[in-house]
Amino acid sequence: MKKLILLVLLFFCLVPEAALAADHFIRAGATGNNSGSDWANAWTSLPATLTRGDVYYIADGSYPSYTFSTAGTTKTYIKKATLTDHGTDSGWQSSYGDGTATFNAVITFKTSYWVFDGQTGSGKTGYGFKIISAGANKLMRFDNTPSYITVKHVEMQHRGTSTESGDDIIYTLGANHLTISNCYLHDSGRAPILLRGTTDSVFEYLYVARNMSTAAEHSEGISAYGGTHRNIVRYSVWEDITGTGILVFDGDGWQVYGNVFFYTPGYTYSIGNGAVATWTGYKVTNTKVHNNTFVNLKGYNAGVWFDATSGGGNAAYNNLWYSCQKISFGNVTHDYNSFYGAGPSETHSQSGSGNPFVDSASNNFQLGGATSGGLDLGSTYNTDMNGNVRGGDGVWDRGAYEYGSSAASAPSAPTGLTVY
Ligand SMILES: [Ca+2]
Ligand SMILES: [Ca+2]
Repeated sequence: MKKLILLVLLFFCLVPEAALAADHFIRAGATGNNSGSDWANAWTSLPATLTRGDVYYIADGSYPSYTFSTAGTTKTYIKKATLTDHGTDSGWQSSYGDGTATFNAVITFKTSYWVFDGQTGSGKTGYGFKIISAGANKLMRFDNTPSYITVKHVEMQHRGTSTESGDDIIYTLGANHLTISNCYLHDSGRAPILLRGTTDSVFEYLYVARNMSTAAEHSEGISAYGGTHRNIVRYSVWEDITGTGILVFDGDGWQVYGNVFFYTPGYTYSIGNGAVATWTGYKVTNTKVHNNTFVNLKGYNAGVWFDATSGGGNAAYNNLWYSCQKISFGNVTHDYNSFYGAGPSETHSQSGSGNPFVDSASNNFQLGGATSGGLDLGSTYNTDMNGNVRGGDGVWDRGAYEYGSSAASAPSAPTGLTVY
């Protein structure tokens, strides 16, 4: 008997909190007892206080803004209900899970340990969660230094690029250890991602399209300063982003790899300091910009430029620039880059001719053929956004996409970070 009790105790020690976690259900238009206990009796919006460790499923429909303010350090899940993952079948109808749950204003995180997961969607289509502006000039806020928050599979559509000053999409005040993954951020009046004091965060598999920068409201694709360190920007696509630069930041230990930055043919705006850059007087150290592709960028500089106040350790290898107006580097060691059109010479640079891409007219910037390759940069950088192993065919290609290799089981995790 003692053995049994011990086994039972052991069982409860080993089984994670998920075994005790409850599911709750939210559905716009539900007319049951409003207890959140199943799909018939769902709440019609997220309750003000949430139970830590539980899972909140949200059906297709329209929802108001929400502020995550429940304290606690146990990860708590907000998930779009789908045909295959919706908790109970009680009261369930497939029409609840085949579309989008749309939040008609800002989502704010004031506490830590949340997973906000639309479950479906990539590139520009199919997102389970969507946030659109209904007057708010930030769409997703991280206030009061919240940490360990994952946001994935969310489309965030702002009001457009014409008039709205201060319209940022993701906005942080000191948030740390964020993972923003598989999101579509588009049509921002200012910065798609504005970070203040944010460290140790990962921005990956994003599609970021269109922003606006004016003399009065300078902008960037990412604008980051005030203690922004060790952030990773990878495997993302940046379309028609204007301003001081596309990724503009200060701090130590950033990694920018496997991204595509491009302008569509009719785009009339430009960038100033660099595609990856800092502002004058700001300091960047130990930052790596590797295996990115830059296409059709216009303006004073489409290169990698950090100000003279920057320290050591910055490097840019294996990048590919195609048809960009002007490319120069500042305070960064650079080599093994390819330049189709403008670009400086390097010891191991390639000066390409023709068009190296599969179908650039359709914004497909995968390589159309074998190249003479770049530098082996090791395991942190050795997969592309499709999971293809760089150098798997013996040649580690330059640019965002590896040519001639098949997909790995999964991209390697970033080192030195806690990823949720
Ligand atoms: Ca539906
Ligand atoms: Ca290759």
